[in-house]
Amino acid sequence: MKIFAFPDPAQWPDLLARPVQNSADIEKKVAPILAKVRAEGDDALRHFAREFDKQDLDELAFSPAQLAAAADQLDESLKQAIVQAYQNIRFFHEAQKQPVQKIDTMPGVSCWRKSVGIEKVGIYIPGGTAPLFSTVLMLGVPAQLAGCRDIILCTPSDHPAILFAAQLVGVTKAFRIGGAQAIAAMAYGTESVPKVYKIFGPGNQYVTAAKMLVSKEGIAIDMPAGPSEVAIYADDTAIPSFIAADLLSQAEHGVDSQVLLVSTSKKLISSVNITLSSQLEALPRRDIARKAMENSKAILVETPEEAIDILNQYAAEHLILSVADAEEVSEKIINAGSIFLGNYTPESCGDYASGTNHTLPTNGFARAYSGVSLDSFVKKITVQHISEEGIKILGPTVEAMAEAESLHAHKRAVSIRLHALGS
Ligand code: HSO
Ligand code: ZN
Repeated sequence: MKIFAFPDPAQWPDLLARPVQNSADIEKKVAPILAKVRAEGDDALRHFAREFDKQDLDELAFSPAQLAAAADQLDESLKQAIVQAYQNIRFFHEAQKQPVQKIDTMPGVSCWRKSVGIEKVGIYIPGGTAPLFSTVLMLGVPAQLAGCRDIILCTPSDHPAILFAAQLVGVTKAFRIGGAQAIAAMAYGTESVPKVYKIFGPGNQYVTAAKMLVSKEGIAIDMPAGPSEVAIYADDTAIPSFIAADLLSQAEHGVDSQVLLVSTSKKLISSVNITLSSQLEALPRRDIARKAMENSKAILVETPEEAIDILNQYAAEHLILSVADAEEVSEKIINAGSIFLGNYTPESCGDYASGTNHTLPTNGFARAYSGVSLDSFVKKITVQHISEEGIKILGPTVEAMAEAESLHAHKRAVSIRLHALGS
Protein backbone atom coordinates (compact mmCIF):
# COMPACT_ATOMS: atom_id res chain seq x y z
CA MET A 1 0.00 0.00 0.00
CA LYS A 2 1.14 3.48 -0.72
CA ILE A 3 1.77 5.34 2.53
CA PHE A 4 0.70 8.95 3.00
CA ALA A 5 2.39 10.29 6.10
CA PHE A 6 0.81 13.11 8.05
CA PRO A 7 -1.16 14.70 5.22
CA ASP A 8 -2.32 18.24 5.81
CA PRO A 9 -6.14 18.51 6.25
CA ALA A 10 -6.18 20.62 3.09
CA GLN A 11 -5.03 17.50 1.21
CA TRP A 12 -7.66 15.19 2.68
CA PRO A 13 -10.37 15.77 0.08
CA ASP A 14 -8.01 14.71 -2.74
CA LEU A 15 -6.66 11.82 -0.75
CA LEU A 16 -10.13 10.55 0.09
CA ALA A 17 -11.75 11.18 -3.29
CA ARG A 18 -13.30 8.18 -5.02
CA PRO A 19 -12.62 7.75 -8.72
CA VAL A 20 -15.19 9.61 -10.78
CA GLN A 21 -17.52 7.32 -12.68
CA ASN A 22 -18.37 8.35 -16.18
CA SER A 23 -21.98 7.29 -16.02
CA ALA A 24 -23.22 9.43 -18.94
CA ASP A 25 -21.56 7.18 -21.55
CA ILE A 26 -22.94 4.06 -19.98
CA GLU A 27 -26.41 5.54 -19.65
CA LYS A 28 -26.34 6.21 -23.39
CA LYS A 29 -25.70 2.54 -24.06
CA VAL A 30 -28.27 1.39 -21.55
CA ALA A 31 -31.18 3.64 -22.57
CA PRO A 32 -31.87 1.76 -25.87
CA ILE A 33 -31.85 -1.56 -23.99
CA LEU A 34 -34.50 -0.24 -21.61
CA ALA A 35 -36.56 1.12 -24.50
CA LYS A 36 -36.47 -2.20 -26.36
CA VAL A 37 -37.58 -4.20 -23.32
CA ARG A 38 -40.35 -1.70 -22.69
CA ALA A 39 -41.58 -1.98 -26.28
CA GLU A 40 -41.00 -5.67 -27.02
CA GLY A 41 -41.15 -7.38 -23.63
CA ASP A 42 -40.08 -11.04 -23.50
CA ASP A 43 -38.87 -11.03 -27.11
CA ALA A 44 -36.39 -8.30 -26.25
CA LEU A 45 -35.22 -10.28 -23.21
CA ARG A 46 -34.56 -13.33 -25.39
CA HIS A 47 -32.82 -11.16 -27.97
CA PHE A 48 -30.43 -9.69 -25.38
CA ALA A 49 -29.76 -13.10 -23.82
CA ARG A 50 -28.63 -14.29 -27.26
CA GLU A 51 -26.67 -11.15 -28.00
CA PHE A 52 -24.93 -10.57 -24.65
CA ASP A 53 -24.90 -13.97 -22.93
CA LYS A 54 -24.97 -16.30 -25.96
CA GLN A 55 -27.91 -18.04 -24.36
CA ASP A 56 -31.10 -19.35 -25.94
CA LEU A 57 -33.77 -18.73 -23.36
CA ASP A 58 -37.07 -20.30 -24.29
CA GLU A 59 -38.23 -20.25 -20.74
CA LEU A 60 -37.34 -17.08 -18.85
CA ALA A 61 -38.53 -18.30 -15.47
CA PHE A 62 -36.73 -20.96 -13.47
CA SER A 63 -38.99 -24.00 -13.44
CA PRO A 64 -40.34 -25.47 -10.20
CA ALA A 65 -38.25 -28.58 -10.97
CA GLN A 66 -35.05 -26.50 -11.28
CA LEU A 67 -35.81 -24.76 -8.00
CA ALA A 68 -36.60 -28.01 -6.24
CA ALA A 69 -33.38 -29.61 -7.50
CA ALA A 70 -31.19 -26.81 -6.11
CA ALA A 71 -31.14 -28.15 -2.55
CA ASP A 72 -29.89 -31.55 -3.71
CA GLN A 73 -27.06 -29.99 -5.66
CA LEU A 74 -25.53 -28.36 -2.59
CA ASP A 75 -23.21 -29.84 0.02
CA GLU A 76 -24.94 -30.43 3.29
CA SER A 77 -22.42 -28.17 5.05
CA LEU A 78 -23.06 -25.26 2.69
CA LYS A 79 -26.80 -25.73 3.05
CA GLN A 80 -26.46 -25.60 6.83
CA ALA A 81 -24.32 -22.48 6.59
CA ILE A 82 -26.92 -20.76 4.41
CA VAL A 83 -29.69 -21.72 6.81
CA GLN A 84 -27.64 -20.44 9.79
CA ALA A 85 -27.01 -17.12 8.00
CA TYR A 86 -30.69 -16.93 7.08
CA GLN A 87 -31.69 -17.38 10.72
CA ASN A 88 -29.25 -14.76 12.02
CA ILE A 89 -30.24 -12.21 9.38
CA ARG A 90 -33.89 -12.92 10.11
CA PHE A 91 -33.37 -12.58 13.88
CA PHE A 92 -31.64 -9.20 13.50
CA HIS A 93 -34.13 -7.80 11.00
CA GLU A 94 -37.17 -9.13 12.86
CA ALA A 95 -36.13 -6.95 15.81
CA GLN A 96 -36.47 -3.90 13.55
CA LYS A 97 -40.24 -4.30 13.62
CA GLN A 98 -41.75 -1.64 15.81
CA PRO A 99 -45.11 -1.80 17.51
CA VAL A 100 -47.67 0.74 16.35
CA GLN A 101 -47.64 3.64 18.79
CA LYS A 102 -50.78 5.74 19.01
CA ILE A 103 -49.95 9.24 20.18
CA ASP A 104 -52.56 11.69 21.49
CA THR A 105 -50.92 14.98 20.60
CA MET A 106 -53.86 16.75 22.29
CA PRO A 107 -56.98 15.33 23.92
CA GLY A 108 -59.02 13.78 21.11
CA VAL A 109 -56.27 14.14 18.52
CA SER A 110 -54.68 10.73 17.85
CA CYS A 111 -51.89 10.12 15.35
CA TRP A 112 -50.03 6.92 14.50
CA ARG A 113 -48.08 5.20 11.76
CA LYS A 114 -48.59 1.81 10.26
CA SER A 115 -46.00 -0.10 8.29
CA VAL A 116 -47.08 -1.76 5.08
CA GLY A 117 -44.82 -3.95 2.99
CA ILE A 118 -44.19 -2.69 -0.53
CA GLU A 119 -46.45 -4.95 -2.57
CA LYS A 120 -44.05 -5.79 -5.38
CA VAL A 121 -40.28 -5.73 -5.06
CA GLY A 122 -37.54 -6.89 -7.40
CA ILE A 123 -34.16 -8.31 -6.43
CA TYR A 124 -31.27 -8.41 -8.88
CA ILE A 125 -28.38 -10.79 -8.24
CA PRO A 126 -25.44 -10.55 -10.62
CA GLY A 127 -23.77 -13.56 -12.19
CA GLY A 128 -20.11 -13.31 -12.96
CA THR A 129 -17.24 -14.89 -11.11
CA ALA A 130 -18.72 -14.76 -7.61
CA PRO A 131 -22.32 -16.02 -7.25
CA LEU A 132 -23.62 -13.66 -4.58
CA PHE A 133 -26.22 -15.88 -2.97
CA SER A 134 -25.56 -14.07 0.31
CA THR A 135 -27.19 -11.03 -1.27
CA VAL A 136 -30.35 -13.08 -1.89
CA LEU A 137 -30.56 -13.47 1.89
CA MET A 138 -29.72 -9.83 2.63
CA LEU A 139 -32.50 -8.57 0.38
CA GLY A 140 -34.94 -11.44 0.56
CA VAL A 141 -35.13 -11.74 4.35
CA PRO A 142 -36.30 -8.17 4.99
CA ALA A 143 -38.67 -8.42 2.00
CA GLN A 144 -40.16 -11.56 3.51
CA LEU A 145 -40.43 -10.00 7.00
CA ALA A 146 -41.99 -6.84 5.58
CA GLY A 147 -44.72 -8.94 4.02
CA CYS A 148 -44.00 -7.94 0.42
CA ARG A 149 -46.58 -9.83 -1.65
CA ASP A 150 -44.49 -10.34 -4.80
CA ILE A 151 -40.76 -10.86 -4.45
CA ILE A 152 -39.30 -11.14 -7.95
CA LEU A 153 -35.74 -12.31 -8.49
CA CYS A 154 -33.70 -11.81 -11.66
CA THR A 155 -30.27 -13.32 -12.05
CA PRO A 156 -28.21 -14.49 -15.00
CA SER A 157 -26.78 -17.27 -12.82
CA ASP A 158 -28.29 -20.70 -12.25
CA HIS A 159 -26.05 -21.39 -9.26
CA PRO A 160 -27.94 -23.77 -6.95
CA ALA A 161 -27.06 -21.71 -3.86
CA ILE A 162 -28.83 -18.70 -5.39
CA LEU A 163 -31.90 -20.81 -6.11
CA PHE A 164 -31.79 -22.45 -2.67
CA ALA A 165 -31.54 -19.07 -0.91
CA ALA A 166 -34.34 -17.75 -3.12
CA GLN A 167 -36.65 -20.45 -1.81
CA LEU A 168 -35.67 -19.85 1.81
CA VAL A 169 -36.66 -16.19 1.60
CA GLY A 170 -39.88 -16.97 -0.23
CA VAL A 171 -39.13 -15.47 -3.64
CA THR A 172 -42.40 -15.68 -5.56
CA LYS A 173 -40.92 -15.86 -9.07
CA ALA A 174 -37.32 -16.23 -10.22
CA PHE A 175 -36.07 -15.46 -13.72
CA ARG A 176 -32.86 -16.29 -15.57
CA ILE A 177 -32.33 -12.75 -16.80
CA GLY A 178 -29.26 -10.59 -16.30
CA GLY A 179 -27.92 -7.13 -17.01
CA ALA A 180 -29.68 -3.86 -17.72
CA GLN A 181 -32.47 -5.79 -19.47
CA ALA A 182 -33.37 -7.51 -16.18
CA ILE A 183 -33.76 -4.13 -14.51
CA ALA A 184 -35.95 -2.98 -17.41
CA ALA A 185 -38.07 -6.14 -17.18
CA MET A 186 -38.80 -5.55 -13.50
CA ALA A 187 -39.32 -1.81 -13.97
CA TYR A 188 -41.78 -2.04 -16.88
CA GLY A 189 -43.06 -5.61 -16.64
CA THR A 190 -43.15 -8.01 -19.60
CA GLU A 191 -45.44 -10.91 -20.52
CA SER A 192 -43.48 -13.12 -18.09
CA VAL A 193 -41.88 -10.75 -15.60
CA PRO A 194 -44.19 -8.85 -13.26
CA LYS A 195 -43.61 -5.13 -12.89
CA VAL A 196 -42.34 -4.12 -9.43
CA TYR A 197 -42.38 -0.88 -7.47
CA LYS A 198 -38.87 -1.01 -6.04
CA ILE A 199 -35.68 -2.66 -7.30
CA PHE A 200 -32.81 -3.79 -5.08
CA GLY A 201 -29.43 -5.33 -5.64
CA PRO A 202 -25.88 -4.89 -6.83
CA GLY A 203 -24.58 -5.16 -10.35
CA ASN A 204 -22.07 -3.91 -12.83
CA GLN A 205 -22.05 -0.39 -14.25
CA TYR A 206 -24.77 -1.28 -16.77
CA VAL A 207 -27.09 -2.57 -14.10
CA THR A 208 -26.37 0.45 -11.93
CA ALA A 209 -27.01 2.82 -14.84
CA ALA A 210 -30.26 1.00 -15.63
CA LYS A 211 -31.38 1.39 -12.01
CA MET A 212 -30.57 5.09 -12.08
CA LEU A 213 -32.51 5.55 -15.33
CA VAL A 214 -35.64 3.72 -14.19
CA SER A 215 -35.50 5.59 -10.89
CA LYS A 216 -35.96 8.80 -12.88
CA GLU A 217 -39.15 7.24 -14.24
CA GLY A 218 -40.61 6.69 -10.80
CA ILE A 219 -39.41 3.18 -9.92
CA ALA A 220 -37.82 3.25 -6.48
CA ILE A 221 -34.34 1.78 -6.05
CA ASP A 222 -32.45 0.73 -2.95
CA MET A 223 -29.63 3.27 -3.24
CA PRO A 224 -27.11 4.70 -5.68
CA ALA A 225 -24.41 2.03 -5.95
CA GLY A 226 -20.69 2.39 -6.36
CA PRO A 227 -17.68 0.10 -5.95
CA SER A 228 -17.46 -1.63 -2.59
CA GLU A 229 -15.12 -0.16 0.03
CA VAL A 230 -13.56 -0.71 3.43
CA ALA A 231 -11.70 1.64 5.73
CA ILE A 232 -9.75 0.27 8.65
CA TYR A 233 -8.59 2.25 11.66
CA ALA A 234 -5.90 0.29 13.46
CA ASP A 235 -3.50 0.95 16.32
CA ASP A 236 -0.75 -1.16 17.88
CA THR A 237 -3.31 -3.49 19.46
CA ALA A 238 -4.34 -4.61 15.96
CA ILE A 239 -2.93 -7.80 14.47
CA PRO A 240 -1.28 -6.94 11.14
CA SER A 241 -2.11 -10.24 9.44
CA PHE A 242 -5.78 -9.81 10.37
CA ILE A 243 -5.80 -6.29 8.97
CA ALA A 244 -4.18 -7.44 5.73
CA ALA A 245 -6.75 -10.23 5.42
CA ASP A 246 -9.61 -7.75 5.87
CA LEU A 247 -8.16 -5.35 3.30
CA LEU A 248 -7.85 -8.20 0.81
CA SER A 249 -11.35 -9.50 1.46
CA GLN A 250 -12.59 -6.20 0.16
CA ALA A 251 -10.02 -5.94 -2.62
CA GLU A 252 -11.03 -9.31 -4.11
CA HIS A 253 -14.52 -8.01 -4.87
CA GLY A 254 -13.44 -6.08 -7.93
CA VAL A 255 -10.60 -4.13 -9.48
CA ASP A 256 -12.38 -0.92 -8.53
CA SER A 257 -12.78 -1.83 -4.82
CA GLN A 258 -11.69 0.94 -2.48
CA VAL A 259 -9.39 0.10 0.40
CA LEU A 260 -8.12 2.49 3.07
CA LEU A 261 -5.99 2.00 6.18
CA VAL A 262 -5.68 4.77 8.76
CA SER A 263 -3.31 4.47 11.69
CA THR A 264 -1.32 6.42 14.24
CA SER A 265 1.32 3.70 14.14
CA LYS A 266 3.98 3.58 11.48
CA LYS A 267 5.04 0.18 12.75
CA LEU A 268 1.55 -1.23 12.22
CA ILE A 269 1.36 0.08 8.66
CA SER A 270 4.75 -1.42 7.78
CA SER A 271 3.83 -4.80 9.26
CA VAL A 272 0.52 -4.82 7.38
CA ASN A 273 2.36 -4.06 4.16
CA ILE A 274 4.73 -6.98 4.66
CA THR A 275 2.07 -9.60 5.35
CA LEU A 276 -0.18 -8.13 2.66
CA SER A 277 2.09 -9.16 -0.23
CA SER A 278 2.36 -12.78 0.81
CA GLN A 279 -1.35 -13.10 1.56
CA LEU A 280 -2.17 -11.49 -1.75
CA GLU A 281 -0.11 -13.92 -3.78
CA ALA A 282 -1.87 -16.88 -2.18
CA LEU A 283 -5.33 -15.76 -3.32
CA PRO A 284 -7.12 -17.34 -6.28
CA ARG A 285 -8.48 -13.88 -7.12
CA ARG A 286 -5.05 -12.23 -6.73
CA ASP A 287 -5.19 -10.48 -10.09
CA ILE A 288 -8.37 -8.65 -9.12
CA ALA A 289 -7.15 -7.97 -5.58
CA ARG A 290 -3.76 -6.73 -6.79
CA LYS A 291 -5.38 -4.22 -9.11
CA ALA A 292 -7.63 -2.95 -6.33
CA MET A 293 -4.67 -2.72 -3.94
CA GLU A 294 -2.85 -0.51 -6.45
CA ASN A 295 -5.34 2.23 -5.62
CA SER A 296 -5.29 1.55 -1.89
CA LYS A 297 -3.94 4.03 0.60
CA ALA A 298 -2.41 3.82 4.04
CA ILE A 299 -2.66 7.10 5.89
CA LEU A 300 -0.41 7.75 8.85
CA VAL A 301 -1.82 10.34 11.22
CA GLU A 302 -0.59 12.11 14.33
CA THR A 303 -3.52 11.59 16.70
CA PRO A 304 -6.62 9.44 17.17
CA GLU A 305 -8.74 12.59 16.77
CA GLU A 306 -7.27 13.13 13.34
CA ALA A 307 -7.95 9.52 12.40
CA ILE A 308 -11.59 9.89 13.39
CA ASP A 309 -11.92 13.15 11.46
CA ILE A 310 -10.52 11.52 8.33
CA LEU A 311 -12.81 8.50 8.68
CA ASN A 312 -15.85 10.72 9.16
CA GLN A 313 -14.87 12.69 6.10
CA TYR A 314 -14.42 9.52 4.02
CA ALA A 315 -17.76 7.96 5.12
CA ALA A 316 -16.80 4.37 4.34
CA GLU A 317 -19.27 1.69 3.40
CA HIS A 318 -17.54 -0.62 5.90
CA LEU A 319 -15.44 0.66 8.76
CA ILE A 320 -13.33 -1.69 10.84
CA LEU A 321 -12.08 -0.29 14.16
CA SER A 322 -9.16 -2.43 15.27
CA VAL A 323 -8.19 -0.19 18.15
CA ALA A 324 -7.98 -0.62 21.91
CA ASP A 325 -11.13 1.31 22.74
CA ALA A 326 -13.11 0.34 19.65
CA GLU A 327 -16.60 0.79 21.05
CA GLU A 328 -15.77 4.21 22.48
CA VAL A 329 -14.29 5.26 19.16
CA SER A 330 -17.39 4.00 17.34
CA GLU A 331 -19.46 6.52 19.26
CA LYS A 332 -17.48 9.30 17.60
CA ILE A 333 -18.13 7.91 14.11
CA ILE A 334 -20.88 9.87 12.42
CA ASN A 335 -20.44 8.71 8.82
CA ALA A 336 -20.21 5.00 7.93
CA GLY A 337 -22.42 2.28 6.49
CA SER A 338 -21.54 -0.45 8.98
CA ILE A 339 -18.94 -0.60 11.77
CA PHE A 340 -16.95 -3.64 12.90
CA LEU A 341 -15.34 -3.55 16.35
CA GLY A 342 -12.15 -5.20 17.61
CA ASN A 343 -9.77 -7.86 16.41
CA TYR A 344 -12.28 -10.64 15.99
CA THR A 345 -14.97 -8.92 13.96
CA PRO A 346 -13.96 -9.27 10.32
CA GLU A 347 -16.14 -7.60 7.72
CA SER A 348 -16.68 -11.06 6.23
CA CYS A 349 -18.93 -11.96 9.15
CA GLY A 350 -21.21 -9.03 8.38
CA ASP A 351 -20.99 -9.84 4.67
CA TYR A 352 -22.44 -13.27 5.26
CA ALA A 353 -23.90 -14.32 8.50
CA SER A 354 -23.70 -12.27 11.71
CA GLY A 355 -27.12 -10.79 11.04
CA THR A 356 -26.57 -7.22 9.81
CA ASN A 357 -27.29 -6.28 6.24
CA HIS A 358 -24.48 -6.09 3.70
CA THR A 359 -26.25 -3.80 1.24
CA LEU A 360 -24.70 -0.54 2.33
CA PRO A 361 -24.10 2.98 1.05
CA THR A 362 -20.88 3.40 -0.93
CA ASN A 363 -19.17 6.37 -2.53
CA GLY A 364 -19.65 8.68 0.46
CA PHE A 365 -23.41 8.19 0.49
CA ALA A 366 -23.04 6.99 4.07
CA ARG A 367 -23.08 10.70 4.95
CA ALA A 368 -26.80 10.76 4.23
CA TYR A 369 -28.03 7.21 3.57
CA SER A 370 -28.44 4.08 5.70
CA GLY A 371 -27.91 0.54 4.53
CA VAL A 372 -30.80 -1.71 3.57
CA SER A 373 -33.00 -2.75 6.48
CA LEU A 374 -36.57 -3.77 7.10
CA ASP A 375 -37.50 -0.11 6.54
CA SER A 376 -36.31 -0.32 2.95
CA PHE A 377 -39.16 -2.74 2.19
CA VAL A 378 -42.02 -0.93 3.89
CA LYS A 379 -43.88 2.29 3.60
CA LYS A 380 -44.94 4.05 6.75
CA ILE A 381 -48.47 5.35 6.41
CA THR A 382 -49.61 7.91 8.95
CA VAL A 383 -53.15 7.66 10.30
CA GLN A 384 -55.06 10.15 12.44
CA HIS A 385 -58.40 10.44 14.11
CA ILE A 386 -59.82 13.60 15.62
CA SER A 387 -62.85 13.44 17.88
CA GLU A 388 -65.44 16.16 18.36
CA GLU A 389 -63.58 17.18 21.49
CA GLY A 390 -60.33 17.15 19.53
CA ILE A 391 -61.48 19.43 16.73
CA LYS A 392 -62.75 21.94 19.26
CA ILE A 393 -59.30 22.10 20.83
CA LEU A 394 -57.19 21.93 17.67
CA GLY A 395 -59.50 23.76 15.25
CA PRO A 396 -58.63 27.36 16.21
CA THR A 397 -54.91 26.66 15.74
CA VAL A 398 -55.51 25.42 12.20
CA GLU A 399 -57.91 28.27 11.42
CA ALA A 400 -55.29 30.81 12.45
CA MET A 401 -52.55 29.21 10.37
CA ALA A 402 -54.73 28.72 7.28
CA GLU A 403 -55.89 32.32 7.47
CA ALA A 404 -52.27 33.49 7.64
CA GLU A 405 -51.34 31.36 4.62
CA SER A 406 -54.34 32.88 2.77
CA LEU A 407 -55.81 29.41 2.24
CA HIS A 408 -59.43 30.05 3.11
CA ALA A 409 -60.82 26.73 1.95
CA HIS A 410 -58.48 25.09 4.45
CA LYS A 411 -59.79 27.32 7.20
CA ARG A 412 -63.41 26.64 6.19
CA ALA A 413 -62.93 22.88 6.38
CA VAL A 414 -62.37 23.42 10.08
CA SER A 415 -64.83 26.26 10.71
CA ILE A 416 -67.72 24.36 9.11
CA ARG A 417 -67.22 21.56 11.60
CA LEU A 418 -66.83 23.87 14.58
CA HIS A 419 -70.12 25.53 13.60
CA ALA A 420 -71.79 22.14 13.31
CA LEU A 421 -70.68 21.46 16.85
CA GLY A 422 -72.08 24.83 17.94
CA SER A 423 -68.74 26.41 18.77
N1 HSO B 1 -18.80 -6.88 0.81
C1 HSO B 1 -19.90 -6.94 -0.12
C2 HSO B 1 -20.92 -7.97 0.22
C3 HSO B 1 -20.48 -9.39 -0.02
N2 HSO B 1 -19.31 -9.89 0.34
C4 HSO B 1 -21.17 -10.40 -0.58
C5 HSO B 1 -19.28 -11.18 0.03
N3 HSO B 1 -20.41 -11.50 -0.54
C6 HSO B 1 -20.56 -5.55 -0.19
O1 HSO B 1 -20.93 -5.07 1.01
ZN1 ZN C 1 -17.58 -8.72 0.76
